[in-house]
Amino acid sequence: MKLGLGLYRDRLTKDNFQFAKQAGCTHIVAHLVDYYNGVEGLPSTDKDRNMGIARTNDDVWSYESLIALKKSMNEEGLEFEAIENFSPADWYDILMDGPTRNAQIENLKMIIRNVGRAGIPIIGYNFSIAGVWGHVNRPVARGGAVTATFNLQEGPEETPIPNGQIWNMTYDFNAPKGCIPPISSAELWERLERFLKELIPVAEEAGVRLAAHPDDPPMPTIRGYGRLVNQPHLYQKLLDIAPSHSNALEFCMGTIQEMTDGNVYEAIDQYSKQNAIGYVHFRNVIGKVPNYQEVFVDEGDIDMIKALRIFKRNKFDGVFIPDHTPQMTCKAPWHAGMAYALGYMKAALSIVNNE
Ligand SMILES: [Mn+2]
Repeated sequence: MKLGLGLYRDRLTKDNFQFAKQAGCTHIVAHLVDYYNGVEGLPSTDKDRNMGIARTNDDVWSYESLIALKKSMNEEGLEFEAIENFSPADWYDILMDGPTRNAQIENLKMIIRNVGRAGIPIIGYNFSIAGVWGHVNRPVARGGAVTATFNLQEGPEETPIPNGQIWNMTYDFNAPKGCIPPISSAELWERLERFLKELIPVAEEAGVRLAAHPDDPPMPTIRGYGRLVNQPHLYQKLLDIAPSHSNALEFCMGTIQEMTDGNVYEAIDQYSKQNAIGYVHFRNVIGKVPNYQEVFVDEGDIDMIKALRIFKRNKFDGVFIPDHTPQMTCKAPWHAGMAYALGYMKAALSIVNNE
């Protein structure tokens, strides 16, 4: 079981690779999609909700760019374990079943082949229209640390998504006025099934695992759009659509804990036993939908050491990353939060790995 750090695109720098190495990481998970760039002029409420612009024809997905990024990690003694998320610009019509769907499928096939050829083992994805939405940052983690919270009653109003947007990002500024019509979960499952049946064989050939993130927040609908994996047993439904080593899970402990059915320990056992987990978001939370708070790794409802022992028992040997953490009060709130989580994880992993 290995330690890694997830880095957003603007944080994929030599300094941050050294920071990861210093904290004991051996692996990096890279987000290549912009979330915060190019949002000048948007109201700050939208910025708070990760609103951004999805770049088209983005060179970052080319084989040469992937190799260059991998080399920059390797130079600091780190491995490139996974890419997290496709860009909304590259698959909006796959999610929406729109007119350019087949061309976008062909483009994703090319991306998967590039990723495999570059020797990057995993691509994480979240098959979702509304994406991660509805969180509000509040100073409610230990010591008043600012953290993401979800409260259906007090959160933002669930308005429909305007045309030209998906996953909280704009891909088309010239889209006709109006909003995306509501979509049922059943319809989204059909789209996911087509997606997996077309792409899993390509991923197998490329030596890549596609790893699904559950719905965050795990509500049955968000803004009127159905969700897919909002209960732990639905991960099994996703795996059974296309049984393959390449059809895998980006296992988010925090999101699973936020679900109302089952429990996180049983879910870890069920899915690690099947060797279905690509990598793990190791984070903790207090509460469940429709009301929860992300918290420091050692202050939440999950007994993280107990959880790690289940991964160990089932011989999971992949990478754990902190996902998100509360921000610590200092000049580098994000780095301090990550360093705290990584130090905890490093200690926990060495205890459990050596048992
Ligand atoms: Mn997650």
